[in-house]
Amino acid sequence: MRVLFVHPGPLLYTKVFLRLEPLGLELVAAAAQREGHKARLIDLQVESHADYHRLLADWRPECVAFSCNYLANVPEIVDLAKATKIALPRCFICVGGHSASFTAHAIIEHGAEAIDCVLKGEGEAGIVKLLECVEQDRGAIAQVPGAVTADGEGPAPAFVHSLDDLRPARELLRHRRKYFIGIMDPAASIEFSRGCPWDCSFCSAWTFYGRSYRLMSPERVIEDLACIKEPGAFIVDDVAFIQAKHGFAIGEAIARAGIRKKYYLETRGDVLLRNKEVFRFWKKLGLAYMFLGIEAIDEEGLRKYRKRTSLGQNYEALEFARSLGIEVAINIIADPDWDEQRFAVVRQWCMEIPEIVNISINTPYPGTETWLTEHRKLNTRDYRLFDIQHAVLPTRLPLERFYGELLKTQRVLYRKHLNWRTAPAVLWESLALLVHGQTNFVQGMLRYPRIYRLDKLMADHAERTPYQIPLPSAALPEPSAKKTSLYVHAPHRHRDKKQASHPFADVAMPAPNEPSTAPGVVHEQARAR
Ligand code: B12
Ligand code: SF4
Repeated sequence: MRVLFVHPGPLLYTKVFLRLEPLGLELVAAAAQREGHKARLIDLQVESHADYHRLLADWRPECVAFSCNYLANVPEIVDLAKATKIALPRCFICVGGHSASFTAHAIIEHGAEAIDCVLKGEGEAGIVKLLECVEQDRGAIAQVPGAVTADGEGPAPAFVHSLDDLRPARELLRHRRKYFIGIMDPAASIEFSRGCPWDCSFCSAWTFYGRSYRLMSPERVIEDLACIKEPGAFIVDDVAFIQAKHGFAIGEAIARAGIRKKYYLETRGDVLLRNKEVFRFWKKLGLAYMFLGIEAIDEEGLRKYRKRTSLGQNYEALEFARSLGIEVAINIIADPDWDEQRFAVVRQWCMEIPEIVNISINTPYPGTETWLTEHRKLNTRDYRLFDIQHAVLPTRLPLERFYGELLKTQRVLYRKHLNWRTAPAVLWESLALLVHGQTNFVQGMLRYPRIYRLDKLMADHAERTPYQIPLPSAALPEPSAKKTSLYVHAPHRHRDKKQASHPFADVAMPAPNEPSTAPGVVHEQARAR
């Protein structure tokens, strides 16, 4: 079958700071290719809708598979699906990915018969069976694990057998030099592990993977890394190097293979403190940027988000990260309840630390616990505004003043890193990139004032809402919300034979309500030798 894999267009964030290779979609495409299907991939972050329609007309795919990781992309995907069904009425259309898994029935409904199926969970496992049914027996689609159609829902989605079996179809991407993160331009993406054993209340990473945590073997990582031509690599893991042993083993294999790249990763403050030696080692290997999800600068905030870490630990982690001499970025969640005074306190705090600070807005997402517990009424049900850059909950300040404060804070923080001291270095690095034909970073910087604008944010709220996100049923108190099944993949211990025999696979999972700070990994200090 000819299958066209489609990544939707850019969101606010990707227009300025970073744009990443759609690794998940490449993995799903590779699984289809392995079964003999012909696959093509178009990424609308870097190509236009006109390019998409041209490809439809020229190649006439028999199946179009959209990736929907981000809620804000739902309307774009639904409209593209409708246009595709008009152009190619016999083409089978499916949608998969993180957000699609939590809003499957709504997506089918919005599609008004244009979307044949939403495939929940990890796509590599489900796509093969789904395409087999599309080819041979469409009546059996409802029995595919993870499939949701207008007629009902199939069994629960299945996990991939072993992460070592996966190979992304990187060669399908047509514009590889368009992916970057800050000055790491161009950059590819790579995966070392999958899942997160913590359970922060605002996050759906754990509910998607059922709090499982799986690792890729160092040999497999090296094989993939060796295929990457880009000088930079973005490690997509939710929390990098939870297991010191695994981090060392991959690092040592990289050193042995003589691979030299710059790396970006995301981790938690407590993991950084627990595994200091791993991060020191990785600094030597080329770790250049690190993102720490600090989220709050007060204990109450940390408790509310169930970060299971303390303020003291976070500050200590920041100090340690500084001592490594790598560029550190942190995230703080702005609550719609913040007033001018609160913004001023946060601005002051952020100005006193050297790190890059990113401010996102507290946004309840389907699949998170806050989606069920948030007692404030949503002030919009427009999917496009669920991008952590818009306020979807009622703000204490009038909305325009809230955005005014937010933008002021973001601008102050942005300028903190572009001042007379840093400008020469930034200018120099920008020139070096331009000489090599890499314009992503420079274009992002130039776009910033055009993208982050008060009138634009306000206008986004005034737009017509073509599709409304369905509301959660009545708000639940925290314990009841936790008991409700939020999971896409069920939270049982995932230990198939192949994973169990893997030297790093034995990650004990915490009980769902376990209060420990570091589920299942506290004692993991041993270095792999
Ligand atoms: C890396 C990452 C990013 C990267 C972007 C990666 C990319 N190119 O898409 C960066 C840093 C840019 C980013 C930014 C943002 N992110 Co982000 N990100 C992630 C993260 C940590 C990992 C994604 C990943 O690469 N996973 C590894 C690959 C292999 O998995 P995958 O892409 O999910 O694909 C698998 C399945 O989803 C499925 N699948 C995917 N596509 C398809 C298609 C079909 C047809 C099928 C069948 C299956 C399928 O199968 C794949 C293989 O198993 C996830 C958390 C998570 N664990 O998923 C958050 C996550 C997706 N991000 C999130 C958010 C909110 C954002 C931001 C909006 C906010 C922000 N300020 O960070 C921005 C906006 C991004 C944008 N597009 O503009 C939320 C999504 C919430 C939501 N429901 O919309 C997540 C879930 C994190 C969270 N806290 O809950 N992100
Ligand atoms: S530690 Fe990070 S990825 Fe894990 S649940 Fe919390 S916010 Fe999500």
